[in-house]
Amino acid sequence: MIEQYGWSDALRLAFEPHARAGYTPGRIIVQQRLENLVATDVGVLSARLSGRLRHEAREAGHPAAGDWVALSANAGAGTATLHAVLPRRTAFVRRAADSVQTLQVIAANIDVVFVVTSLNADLNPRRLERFLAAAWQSGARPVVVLTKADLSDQPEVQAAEIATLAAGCPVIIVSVRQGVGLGSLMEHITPGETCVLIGSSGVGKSTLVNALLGEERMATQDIRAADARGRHTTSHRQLILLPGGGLILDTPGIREVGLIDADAGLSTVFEDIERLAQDCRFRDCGHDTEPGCAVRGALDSGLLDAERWAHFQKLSRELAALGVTKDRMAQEVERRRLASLQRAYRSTKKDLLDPEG
Ligand SMILES: Nc1nc2c(ncn2[C@@H]2O[C@H](COP(=O)(O)OP(=O)(O)O)[C@@H](O)[C@H]2O)c(=O)[nH]1
Ligand SMILES: [Mg+2]
Ligand SMILES: [Zn+2]
Repeated sequence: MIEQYGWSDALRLAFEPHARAGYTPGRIIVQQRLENLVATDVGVLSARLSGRLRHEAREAGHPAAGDWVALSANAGAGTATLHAVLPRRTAFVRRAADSVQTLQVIAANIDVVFVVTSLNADLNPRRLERFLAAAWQSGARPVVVLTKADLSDQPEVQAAEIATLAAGCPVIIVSVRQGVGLGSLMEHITPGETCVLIGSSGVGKSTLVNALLGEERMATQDIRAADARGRHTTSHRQLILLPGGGLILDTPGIREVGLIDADAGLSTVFEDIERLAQDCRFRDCGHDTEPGCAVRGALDSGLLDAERWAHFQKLSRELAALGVTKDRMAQEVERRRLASLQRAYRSTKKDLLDPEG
């Protein structure tokens, strides 16, 4: 059963120490404050964190949807305790709603990030660029999905403009209303792979998931979670099995301010590599032929996976190519921070002068 959720030989290997400790593997399909739903070989279990994991989570953050975990199951009761989280291959990260410092993993171990934006009047290239930058940082492959093509006079022209900005990643035009483009979208979802949909609220992400499933599973802006017709729709983030074999995670709208700063996401996913690079003899080591290069050493000894290293390099280059965006992003974050400080200042001053409001 967990094979459907993407369980692989590589994961089995990473899990070995946990298997020896008597734990069972599982994948978190829903992460909520109190309850995690975990897919395991004995079914979907409702899981809580062990005391130790809860303690660790205070620093390292909570396990997220898509995480592979080591658990002890009480299959009879349908419950489990989570003891450990396997290292993440990729992660889509955003700033926690209540803080600029804390990062929150929206989806872990994803292969494709669908950056969804609609082809109506709201189409905003700058915003798309920022979503794309965040998608690149996840470590997964970004694919741009332009929705509601039926609302545009010239979807192809718009798509061509966006393709230049999307720097080589695929751009797909869809219209669920007209049944256009779902096939091309499916081509990017390989069985066993995990995809996540990101984008502003209202661009049509949940509608897309329902179209892929062939049923109204996700609540859309037309069909609410508590639907009068009693349909069982949901609005929480959930890893859903697609009929074709892949997995998809819908997300509620992510606001631009929630997107992380340029390099933070990359560091979250490739922390080990960055730590490794600090051990190089030279500060500006190119990790090529320099003597005393810790990265080369780790590659030679097999400690660092060559493919992962290549992926990291590719992403670093792409991030560098997005340098302009990075600056603009930093400026914008700073502008917003100042604006909110000013607002806060004005309202306290007003309260002092006029305590009645
Ligand atoms: N015209 C048109 N409207 C669409 C299409 N797809 C979704 N919508 C509408 O867009 C609105 C938002 O859709 P929803 O899936 O809830 O967006 P989400 O917030 O990104 O999940 C709803 O009213 C949908 O009916 C489409 O292909 N064409
Ligand atoms: Mg939605
Ligand atoms: Zn080096």
